[in-house]
Amino acid sequence: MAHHSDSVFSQIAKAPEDPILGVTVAFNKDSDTSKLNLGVGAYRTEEGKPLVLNVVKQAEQKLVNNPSRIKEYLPIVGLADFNKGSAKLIFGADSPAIQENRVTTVQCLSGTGSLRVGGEFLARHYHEKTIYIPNPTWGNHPKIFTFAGLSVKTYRYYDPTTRGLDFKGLLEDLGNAPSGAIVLLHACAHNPTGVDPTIQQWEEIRQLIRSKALLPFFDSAYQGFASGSLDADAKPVRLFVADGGECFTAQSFAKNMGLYAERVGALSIVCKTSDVASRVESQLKLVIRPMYSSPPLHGASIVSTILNDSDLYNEWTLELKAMADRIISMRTQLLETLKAKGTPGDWTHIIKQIGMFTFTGLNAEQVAFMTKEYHIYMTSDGRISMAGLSSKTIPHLADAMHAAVTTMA
Ligand code: PGU
Repeated sequence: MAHHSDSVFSQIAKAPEDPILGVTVAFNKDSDTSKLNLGVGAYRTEEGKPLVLNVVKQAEQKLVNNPSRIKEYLPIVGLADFNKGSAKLIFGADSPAIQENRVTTVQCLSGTGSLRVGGEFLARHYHEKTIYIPNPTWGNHPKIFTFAGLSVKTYRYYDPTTRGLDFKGLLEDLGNAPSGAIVLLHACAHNPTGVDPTIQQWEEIRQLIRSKALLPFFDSAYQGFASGSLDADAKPVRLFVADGGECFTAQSFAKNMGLYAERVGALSIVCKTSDVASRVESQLKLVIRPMYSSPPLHGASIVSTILNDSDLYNEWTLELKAMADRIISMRTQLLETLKAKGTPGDWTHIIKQIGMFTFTGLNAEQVAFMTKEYHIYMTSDGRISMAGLSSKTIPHLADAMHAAVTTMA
């Protein structure tokens, strides 16, 4: 007879669910028909359904119809055309850094894998092991960089009283960081706050970072989702690359191409010379090879097909703009509905914030109340995924928010 005490793992503790992905686990267990998942940042249609972009379907069809396609291992650094296209997308097609061969781009496992590979490369080869991340930030950032071997510190970012940027705090904290420290920056559509610096503020941040020889590491998970324009959302990154200095960028195609489960992304390192870039790439291969050997083919082939075909590319920009516009219209609708109900408080931050999320200001108790009484699922920090809403579900959310703020002020 086997007893549980026989297991070599009998002492193992049950781990808690992930703060973001665990929201979906709880949502899936709820049998109430009015339930609403506003936890994970994943786009839904007005009908509340996940969306496979039309250009993605077309690209997949092209791939399937191509008889010369094979399934050999990709190189350690991934699909060459995908890497070139990804770098052009974020840095601009006419970027001097690309033309001068100063950029190395490696295909990685979506945004998360790109951050992890970049973090581990820095832990092995860079003299300063501290990375400053914004407070708050995406919950996985501190874990990714800690396990990569870096030491994680935070800089002030969000001011709850103004529900805006704590620009003074940000400049003070980065000003006090040791010379050479790595700084994680959200390229656009800051998660979870939806609060981004203005372009003038970005310029001041750039000057401070360069004057202290800090190393910028951009996380670009939402290019195209903040404004609806791929170029506008890449401006902060391009500002840094234009000064000739070094910079890291982790790109994800999960959101802007709706390729969540394909795990397709890229890490680009902009160096000062092409010689340095090629040596950096040789070391990136040594990070990747023992981690997962080489990346998967399918998602990168889809992205590469779209980026390298002008018709598909143009159609993609329209589909992306439509997703961004629908999210923006959810913001105005939610604000109008709360106003019409006379819900106490100033809710204008809903339309001021950008990207997939609204950082509502609701506290953990109010969130728990909304989940229990209204079957609305969201992260306990009060973040809601605007992409999970529709005109039909906004009244239900507004009822729940109204009840939460009036009964548990
Ligand atoms: N960086 C930021 C700022 C993100 O918000 C996310 C995803 C990622 C990177 C990683 O995305 P990849 O899928 O690895 O490309 N954040 C979403 C999705 C759920 C999650 O936590 O992974 C979110 O809801 O915050």
